[in-house]
Amino acid sequence: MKRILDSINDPEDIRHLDLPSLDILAQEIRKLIVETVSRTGGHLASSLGAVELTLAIHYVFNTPKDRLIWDVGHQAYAHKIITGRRDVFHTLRRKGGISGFPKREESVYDVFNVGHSSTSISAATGMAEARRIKGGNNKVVVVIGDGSMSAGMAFEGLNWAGDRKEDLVIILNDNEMSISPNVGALSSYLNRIMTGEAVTRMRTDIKTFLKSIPSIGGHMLNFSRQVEESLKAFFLPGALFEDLGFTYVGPLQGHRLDRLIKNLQNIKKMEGPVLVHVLTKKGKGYLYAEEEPLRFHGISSFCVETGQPEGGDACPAPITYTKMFGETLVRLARQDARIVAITAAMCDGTGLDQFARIFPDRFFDVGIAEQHGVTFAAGLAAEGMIPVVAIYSTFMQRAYDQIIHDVCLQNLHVVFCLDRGGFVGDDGATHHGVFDLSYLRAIPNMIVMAPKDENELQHMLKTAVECRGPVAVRYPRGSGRGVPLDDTLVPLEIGRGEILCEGSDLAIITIGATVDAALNAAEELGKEGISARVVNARFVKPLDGELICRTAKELKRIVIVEENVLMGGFGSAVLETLAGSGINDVQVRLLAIPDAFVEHATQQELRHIAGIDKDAILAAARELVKK
Ligand SMILES: Cc1ncc(C[n+]2csc(CCOP(=O)(O)OP(=O)(O)O)c2C)c(N)n1
Repeated sequence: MKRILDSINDPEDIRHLDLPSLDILAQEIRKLIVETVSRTGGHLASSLGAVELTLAIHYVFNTPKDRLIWDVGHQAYAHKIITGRRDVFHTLRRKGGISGFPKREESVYDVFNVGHSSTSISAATGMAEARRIKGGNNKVVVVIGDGSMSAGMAFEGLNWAGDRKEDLVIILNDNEMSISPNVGALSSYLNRIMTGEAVTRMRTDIKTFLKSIPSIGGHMLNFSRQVEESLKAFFLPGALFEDLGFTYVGPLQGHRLDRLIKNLQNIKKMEGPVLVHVLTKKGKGYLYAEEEPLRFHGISSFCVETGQPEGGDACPAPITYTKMFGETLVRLARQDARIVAITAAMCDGTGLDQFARIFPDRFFDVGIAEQHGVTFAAGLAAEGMIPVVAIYSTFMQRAYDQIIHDVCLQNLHVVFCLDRGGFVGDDGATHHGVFDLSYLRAIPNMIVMAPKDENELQHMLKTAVECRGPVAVRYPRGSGRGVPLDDTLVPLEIGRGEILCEGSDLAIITIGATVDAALNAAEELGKEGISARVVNARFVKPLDGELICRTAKELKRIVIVEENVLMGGFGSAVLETLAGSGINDVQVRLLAIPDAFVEHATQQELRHIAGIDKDAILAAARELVKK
């Protein structure tokens, strides 16, 4: 049977549909999202929760002339489907396929690139000012989740927008969830609005009043039920936003297209900044996702019928770096009561879930507030605690000044654990953690290390909590190398690397995730009669200058490999050391990520494209030896 969806090539096509057809369309879109994400993986629960909202916005507003800005953009699958990408939706997050996030390069309907949270209000205010200066009359609409609203940037945007008074519609998509249940005072405030303490009180007052009017009271009571939502919408809660200069509308039922459309049509006529509070359910329409929104927030391929991961592994994968980190931190925290753990809304993602259960008093989820999280840690460290800040490499970028100004300048002992260092794969350019070795090693006092495997990660964590001053451990997404795990944790000597295998023709000097490729390359080179020494530097800073200079002098040919951008990273550190020691008669090949943003694909594909995998090492080594 032909779907309504098959005739939707552009939002203009939905503007002619009647309400029953729109409701059917919403279900068809949901089905397509579930089927596709079950194969490609992706952000399922958030996108399912925003289907009606997406349709209502495109129905009422004149996109793309009216600007629609998504926050994070992980909830925008329905938007992608109805803005001309239905037929390529199956390529979601795959190499060469469409991105998991809105992207200007992909569609005129994607007016601002996103991936990191809480940027939407600021971007929208910029567009609103541009409209004023250019004399335009388009609307600017934002969709931001309650989790993303908790970040400093969102507050900065609200503060600005409420003061400037430009026309702006901010839709707060409130599902009470960040990835985990949302945290913070704003979240509690929204919750009070939602459960309707004030609304319930008003409703009771009105009912009592109406009943007290003889003869017409009963009719009025029925009528009052019909207008209750409008009353709720226009008169009561949201005083916080009103006080900041917004007209507050809500809370609105986010899965009732009729009400959403009617309300948005009224809102479209309003002037100045409007905050529309919409209540949605994360995972809406797919039972498993409704029941387990956390697991279905970002999910790998799964079976639609059972909701379970695809393909039960015959041989289970080695422990992930994330899990190794979480388990080791629990071990260390049992021995040292000063250890506390901090996450910025990524408790499970960073592997802190076990820590949170065992040490609830020493665990802090600060919400999507990386800057706050880092300075909060600095405060804890200033009082003698040992804060371990677990934030993905890409999101740590948010807190760069806090790392420099609040932690490193004061030489405070804060342990930074940067998961997802290197390529993350299908989340793409906004999420790769490929800058951290460069941005961290540039800061005075900072120690930076990266483990070659999961076993070294445990020892590095021990090292990090026992050393002094700011220290960062950076490790990749995914499984470890399946190496045996030592029972006893032993701190490493700071700034000391190791030789993993001896060789006489050339050296491969590397660190972290690329050690594995280096060892494999060395083995293959050995079969070709080329003898390669593999050096695991362990520390980017302080670098083991003695080992590196000795290796360079002895072998004269080195291949340096890292999963970080070329500029200012590990390779740069090695070259600076060699130059500083006056060693200039060495042939060097530097394999690192070139100076360009790298799109989505699997980690393996990306390592190949960037030229930092085993094949690239082999090619560089053969070329050097031939010379
Ligand atoms: C700066 C930053 N930190 C963390 C994340 C990871 N992240 C992606 S979505 C999300 C939760 C967002 O919650 P909310 O805005 O309420 O949207 P929902 O998924 O509930 O629809 C988080 C923490 C991010 N994208 N950006």
